[in-house]
Amino acid sequence: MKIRISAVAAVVFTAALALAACAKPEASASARPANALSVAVFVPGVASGSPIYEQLVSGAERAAAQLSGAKVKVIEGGFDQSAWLDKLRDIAASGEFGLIVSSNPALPELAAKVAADFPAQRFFIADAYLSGHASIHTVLYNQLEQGYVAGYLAGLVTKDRRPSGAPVAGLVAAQRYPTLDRLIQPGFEAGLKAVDPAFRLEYREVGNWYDANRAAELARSLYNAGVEVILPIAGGAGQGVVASAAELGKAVLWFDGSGYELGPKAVVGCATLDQDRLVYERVKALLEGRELYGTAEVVGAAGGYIGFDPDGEAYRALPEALRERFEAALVKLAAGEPAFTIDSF
Ligand code: RBF
Repeated sequence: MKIRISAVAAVVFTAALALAACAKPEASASARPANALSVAVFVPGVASGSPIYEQLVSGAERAAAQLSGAKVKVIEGGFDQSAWLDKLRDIAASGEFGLIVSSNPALPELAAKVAADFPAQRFFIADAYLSGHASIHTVLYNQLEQGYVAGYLAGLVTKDRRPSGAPVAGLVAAQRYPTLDRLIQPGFEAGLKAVDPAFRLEYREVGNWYDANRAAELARSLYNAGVEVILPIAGGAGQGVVASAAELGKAVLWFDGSGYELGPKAVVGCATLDQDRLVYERVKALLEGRELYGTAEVVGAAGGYIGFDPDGEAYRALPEALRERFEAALVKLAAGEPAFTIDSF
């Protein structure tokens, strides 16, 4: 009998231990009231060299500077994408931040996983689309439009420099991902084909977002094979494309931010997105208590979030008639022609 009782006691004790082990330590953290005005900016990569991330940081910092009591901590996730989920979870588990701000199409899925364990945690993710999650607000850029801006100018520059050559342009990307496949690349091709329907695209892949030497090699071989203009979608690695263009007297279309200073003779245009303004506006609105969580939006040229920076030496050196034709296309695009409508993604 004694033995039986102690056996039962042991079972109960073990079950209690097991329960305690299962009880998520984070439960106490999520119950702790996080400072609603405390913001973590999670950079999925490294900010330096990637304009989309540099603007993520500057926009969030600008918003926080305008609200008394608000503060921002920037946390870089690094280039190992498999480590991002744990890093995001650690930020939520710290219980320090009411709002986690990030930018990347892969982030909503990770944020949703973290939100399942930390229901009080809120997220704003730019350059991404997820609708209907009560803890997450996302805004996607219409990168069909941004790709079109880059493609239209790349097409004009190619035809100007090689009027009788077969029309071809280059895309050097870090990796394949849905917004590249469904928005940026098709937009780029639409821009090229608006100039000449015979345009062909040569695609090359770096394999990561930092290897500028590899990107330079890929670009050099494209340029040597007759390509005049390359669009790099490769973060910091894109600077290798600029180096090869400068070396060979060829051209680069920069993406996201202004990149003229990276290669004043080589960078002929910059198809920009105004991530700084978007992040500033949304972070400010969320910190002020606007209930945007659960919603997903798409912004683009009509709102001024997609555009072009004309303030560069190599752009100004292009023939005036070419620039006039391109700028007329920009005006039309902002007025909805061609119409690149994206309702959801
Ligand atoms: N863009 C960058 O500029 N730098 C990066 O380090 C970077 N890392 C990315 C990682 C993943 C997994 C994905 C899906 C996209 C990444 N992007 C990066 C691309 C970024 O979201 C955007 O598409 C491009 O900056 C073009 O606007």
